[in-house]
Amino acid sequence: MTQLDQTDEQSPFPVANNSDRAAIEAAADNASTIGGGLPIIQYWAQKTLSPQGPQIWKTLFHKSACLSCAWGTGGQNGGFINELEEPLQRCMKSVQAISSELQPGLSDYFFARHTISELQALTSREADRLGRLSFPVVRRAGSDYYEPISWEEIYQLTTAGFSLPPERVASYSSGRSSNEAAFLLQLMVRALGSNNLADCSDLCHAPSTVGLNKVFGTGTSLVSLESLRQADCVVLVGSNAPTNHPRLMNELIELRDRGGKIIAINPVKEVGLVKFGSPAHPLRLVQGEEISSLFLQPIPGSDLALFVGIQKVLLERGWVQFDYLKAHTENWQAVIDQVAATGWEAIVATCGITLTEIVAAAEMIHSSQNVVFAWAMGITHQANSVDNIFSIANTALMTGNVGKSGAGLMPIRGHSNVQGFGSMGVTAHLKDSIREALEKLLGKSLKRESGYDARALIEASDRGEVDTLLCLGGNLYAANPDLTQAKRALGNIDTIIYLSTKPNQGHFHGLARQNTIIVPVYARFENPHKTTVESGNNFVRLNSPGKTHLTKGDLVSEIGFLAELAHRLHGDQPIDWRRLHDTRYVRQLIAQTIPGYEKIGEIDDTNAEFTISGRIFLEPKFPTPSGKAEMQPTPLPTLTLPTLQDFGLSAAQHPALVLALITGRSYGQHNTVVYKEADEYRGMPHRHCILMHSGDAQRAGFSQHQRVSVRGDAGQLNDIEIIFGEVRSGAALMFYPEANVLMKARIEPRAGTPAYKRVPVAIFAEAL
Ligand SMILES: Nc1nc2c(c(=O)[nH]1)N[C@H]1C(S)=C(S)[C@@H](COP(=O)(O)OP(=O)(O)OC[C@H]3O[C@@H](n4cnc5c(=O)[nH]c(N)nc54)[C@H](O)[C@@H]3O)O[C@H]1N2
Ligand SMILES: Nc1nc2c(c(=O)[nH]1)N[C@H]1C(S)=C(S)[C@@H](COP(=O)(O)OP(=O)(O)OC[C@H]3O[C@@H](n4cnc5c(=O)[nH]c(N)nc54)[C@H](O)[C@@H]3O)O[C@H]1N2
Ligand code: SF4
Ligand SMILES: [Mo]
Repeated sequence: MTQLDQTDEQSPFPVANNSDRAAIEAAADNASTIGGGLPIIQYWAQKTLSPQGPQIWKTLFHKSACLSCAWGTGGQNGGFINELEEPLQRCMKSVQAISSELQPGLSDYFFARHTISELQALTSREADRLGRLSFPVVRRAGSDYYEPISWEEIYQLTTAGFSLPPERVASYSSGRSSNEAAFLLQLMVRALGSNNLADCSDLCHAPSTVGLNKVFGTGTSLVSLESLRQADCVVLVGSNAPTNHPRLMNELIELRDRGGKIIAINPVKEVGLVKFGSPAHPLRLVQGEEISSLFLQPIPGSDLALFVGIQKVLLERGWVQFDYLKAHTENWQAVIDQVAATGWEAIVATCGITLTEIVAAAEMIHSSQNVVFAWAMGITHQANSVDNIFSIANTALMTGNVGKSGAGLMPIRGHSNVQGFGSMGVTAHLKDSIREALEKLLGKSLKRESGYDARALIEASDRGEVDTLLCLGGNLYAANPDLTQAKRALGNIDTIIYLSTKPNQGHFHGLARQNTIIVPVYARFENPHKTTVESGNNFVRLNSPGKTHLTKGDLVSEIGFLAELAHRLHGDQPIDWRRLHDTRYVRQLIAQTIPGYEKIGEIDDTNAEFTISGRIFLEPKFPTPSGKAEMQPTPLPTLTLPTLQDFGLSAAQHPALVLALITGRSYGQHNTVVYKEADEYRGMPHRHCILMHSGDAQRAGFSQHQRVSVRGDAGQLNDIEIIFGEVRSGAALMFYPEANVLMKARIEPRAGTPAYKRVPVAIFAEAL
């Protein structure tokens, strides 16, 4: 516990005290045997019956999309509705996200009482629990304080910063904001002549977008929720949906109820993928329901080899649908030849899955009528992530499972509007069709070369090549690998403007050289105007205007800030930038320029939420030049681990070992924002744990609960507690963002995404 929490009455929630800790540890010793279950109901009850309860209920019923994940619950017809208009669809993650935004505001004197050095000592959870950002502040060069700043000075500094050469200005964004804010951001930055529109998706699903675009000419899910309902098999790869997309679990439960099969592929035997208790099925809430029909635990980073293995079984048994391949795909022969030429020994050795299990998976896929292949970060956070997507696409195509109802490819998106940001053109690599439409709108030609994605932005900043950065949400600092580099790089930028709802470690560590400005903004359900967002299932949601509880604060809407800045930068030509304060007008421009979004032009009159056209494929005809899917070869990855000596340790060091570390989310966090210290589902009592296979630990000479050091190629963490868990031998798991000091991370060259899920680390006993 820090000094701050004990003394500051502004801190609205106490952090874990010793009695919490005892309870947490007791819980950890009994890691859950089902995912979901009673704790969900307990959480709901605790939160909604608390003093904050009435406000939470009001917000839950507010007509706006859930803040949390991209499954996209909520919207115009009430807070609890999914896109098929079915009721009771809010999970506890939604309550968690809302209650976090409903925290009291920071007082106007808060920053005068706490130095930045003091704030830098806060954990992620402590930073979030300070309360909502309520007043604009600036940290000027050399100062150890954030201090109040006037709106006029903010606009002056920001306008001056963005008037510098366009290649030296940039933005970063995170997918919580609206489509309208996203559209405005990219239009303003592109009109300056910059394509430096880094986005959190660069650190997330960019490989899915790149891979799917290459094969199918479309970058988002090819499956609708309705279509998912007709599947009789789901292959769920590298996703911890019970935690991160809880309503997807209801779809999986219902699929099992109708006799369908689920193949879970994950080096960690996530408890909720084995058994899940959903409040939507109250009679079976306590004992839970079986989710996976088959659970495969590959070596981290080896999924491609597993898929090539499945393809090889299909080929050897005569189960490949050659008629489909000939009619609807290109380059299939080369892919088949490659599968035939890849030996079983290499496949099995690479993925660590037995031939019997590979055959079982192939049989399940072959014997199903309609298969949906769904994946998340276990697939995209890899050095060969784009190839991973190709291997999944090839498997789906060989079995004729793309372009028909009930089947297809479904990347499970992250942030609630991350996909909308991509659709609105917030990307370093803009599609020609959107560029041309924007050129028409702006009456001038736009730069064609790609800008900086999130990693390139940090690298360029590290080289001193960026002067001004506007962050529309997110936590660029803590989301990146190598936090030492991230801090240094951000420190090379002259002006950083953070538009944020809540404080996070980025505000205290990601300090600019001259001016770091925090602009407090309304959350989605507080905006004074209508906005829209896009779900991972390609469904556009409308959010009604709302009100903030921060009545004493001085906040601005994201649209309000961006429209004012754009007007100051661009005047009235060729569009009336100030008119962009009106989100109706922004929607008119979106309708004109963004493919598939035509219906947004009528949404203010009709209130009709809609599925984006041209995204869901019920026939095997794709928007590629040939109209066919363009299959891609998939070389097996070579997966090696460094030795202890490579980490600067002696070969004789004992106990010690090298493992492939998976860094991801605990049960109680949303990205870099930690809500809860413990992860009871994995039996991890706090965030400074490493989940290991008991066999690996014991062979190396470690015991359960021992405190160790973990060293990567960028840094080291000490006092990490070993927890034995259901992780594959050779692999381990730790939580991000704490683990991000450890690694530089390999970067996938086509997508720019870091390999957060296969980080080589050495684990060794601390010197006494
Ligand atoms: N509650 C909550 N919901 C969220 C988020 C959150 O933080 N909290 N974040 C949102 C965002 S932005 C995103 S991107 C998503 C993230 O959702 P997920 O992708 O589900 O989250 P992760 O924790 O990153 O890890 C995914 C899973 O990949 C597995 N994995 C690791 N390596 C491999 C591998 O080599 N192969 C395979 N097959 N699996 C592997 C891990 O064991 C883990 O179970 O969730 C979104 N929703
Ligand atoms: N090691 C490791 N690193 C990872 C990952 C991993 O699995 N392992 N996952 C990666 C992934 S998938 C992602 S998506 C990134 C996440 O990276 P980011 O999206 O950059 O980070 P978040 O933690 O989601 O950002 C949270 C902050 O957003 C702000 N915010 C919330 N709502 C709003 C809003 O409505 N408007 C505005 N303006 N601000 C708002 C709040 O200030 C909050 O503190 O992290 C990546 N980093
Ligand atoms: S599944 Fe995702 S969108 Fe639906 S209520 Fe839960 S967090 Fe919100
Ligand atoms: Mo993400």
